Amino acid sequence: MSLTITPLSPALGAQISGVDLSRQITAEQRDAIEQALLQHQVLFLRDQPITPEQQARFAARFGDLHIHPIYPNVPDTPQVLILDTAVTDVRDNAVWHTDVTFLPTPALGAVLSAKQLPAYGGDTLWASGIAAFEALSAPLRGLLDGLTATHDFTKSFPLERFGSTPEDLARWEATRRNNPPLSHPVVRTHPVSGRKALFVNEGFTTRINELSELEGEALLKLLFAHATRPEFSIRWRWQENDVAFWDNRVTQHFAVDDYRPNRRVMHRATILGDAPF
Ligand SMILES: O=C(O)CCC(=O)C(=O)O
Ligand SMILES: [Fe+2]
Repeated sequence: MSLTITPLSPALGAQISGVDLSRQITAEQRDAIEQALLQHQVLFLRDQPITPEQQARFAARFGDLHIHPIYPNVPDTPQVLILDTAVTDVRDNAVWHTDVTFLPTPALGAVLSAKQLPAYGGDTLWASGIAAFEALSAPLRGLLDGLTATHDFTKSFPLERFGSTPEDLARWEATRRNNPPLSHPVVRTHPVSGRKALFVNEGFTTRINELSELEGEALLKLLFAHATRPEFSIRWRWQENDVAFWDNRVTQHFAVDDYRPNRRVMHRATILGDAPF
């Protein structure tokens, strides 16, 4: 069976069919998926009723998996975290963000599987940092290319929402201690494709290091708005057993919070990446 790749928008996104993620994929399939990911930045697959083990096995074909410090995970498969609105406050995913940029080596990508969905609502959007960067004027691209920004775990995981029980509080405190604010380049070069992408996100980026507070604040506001414009983004309307696989090095995403109190359950396997440059 050969892979069919259908692009969904000019900036990013493609639907893939002709692969069954419940089985071990071949080396050829793995490489074809990686090529598609590099080109389209987020891939969508329909009708993939996978177990957490199968999800972790698929994701692990692309790198080592990350165990999230805060989100609950599947007991027998801790590499798969659970985003269940009945259990966890997931409102902070309704902010444009790139996953775990509070780490020195943020995720390469993530594989997200839709387990239980509201009848409607709960869409997710992705935006291309490559398209956003390339659309900026040359003078602004030149300025941004030399800058670094601070990323802070506590911006998207505030104590008020993640420290309600003594265990939660202890976990949050330890995570904060182990993940002090750090710096990443404002413009990142993709380690494989060499393409440049805007790499600041509203979820975790707090300031631009080389600028004054006022300058940095204004510039970040501009960049957050620019990077998530409709023409650089795609919106996915989930069906149960859909899988999304995104390149977290050059994209950000936003989970729309419009369906509560209905329940929504997603499983995520996160692939470790390398230090941005
Ligand atoms: O629930 C979603 O659609 C996405 C949540 C999210 O931000 C993530 O899984 O990284
Ligand atoms: Fe996320």
